[in-house]
Amino acid sequence: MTEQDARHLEEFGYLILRGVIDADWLEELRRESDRLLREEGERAGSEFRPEPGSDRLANLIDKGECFERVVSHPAVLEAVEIVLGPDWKLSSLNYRAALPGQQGLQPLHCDMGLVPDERGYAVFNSIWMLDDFTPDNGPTRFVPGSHRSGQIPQQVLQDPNAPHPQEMVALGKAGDVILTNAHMWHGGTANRTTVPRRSLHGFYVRGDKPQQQYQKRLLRPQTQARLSAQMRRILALDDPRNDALSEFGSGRSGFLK
Ligand SMILES: O=C(O)CCC(=O)C(=O)O
Repeated sequence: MTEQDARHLEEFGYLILRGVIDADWLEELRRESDRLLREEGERAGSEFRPEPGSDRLANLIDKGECFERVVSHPAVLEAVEIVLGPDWKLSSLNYRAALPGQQGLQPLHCDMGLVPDERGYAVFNSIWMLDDFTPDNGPTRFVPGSHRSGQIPQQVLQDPNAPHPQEMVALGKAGDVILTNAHMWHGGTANRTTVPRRSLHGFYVRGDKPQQQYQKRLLRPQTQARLSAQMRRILALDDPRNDALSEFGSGRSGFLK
């Protein structure tokens, strides 16, 4: 990441990395997500929660090694440290597809409904495009710079579902990744096409906050056995703070709480 990239992330709260996922990896991520959606059926996303108008999968580190590369990507981790500092961990890795037929609109929100505190920023999200994000298929919208407002949209906007005068949409090609300071106001938009708009969300929190999905409890023993030391660190599996925090953690993120 260049100094200019880091400054952009700090000032505007987002940065789009182009061409991060190569063709083979993209094919694998799409194939595995589609397979899991088929296999899990009604249960899909239940480790987090369902969202009407979207397909969801949760707890993805437990469901395939191809997903480990997502949350350990060096450029993403560099950005996580720029925003959160050295004390961070993965909160969750989820899949979200805005479904066709005008579905998928979300209110503007900050993840976990948090504003920065005396320690600084606490939430960071990376949105991995598994399909092109076009003006019509439900791209992510965001209000640049709003992470510095110290406010959450639900408290100050009359209608967080309405278009915001300063909002932008993140457009890109499958394989691009949107990095966000997740205090920045953002949300999914409606998909006006006839096919789902697929993405992965690699969500990170500061070490003193609960994980959205308590990884230590959700990852099966056989998954934990295959993880590298670096993955254990990313998931904070050996951080004793998590055991106490987890009681409060599960299921909290964004406006879905
Ligand atoms: O998928 C998107 O475009 C954004 C989703 C989001 O912000 C959320 O689910 O909290």
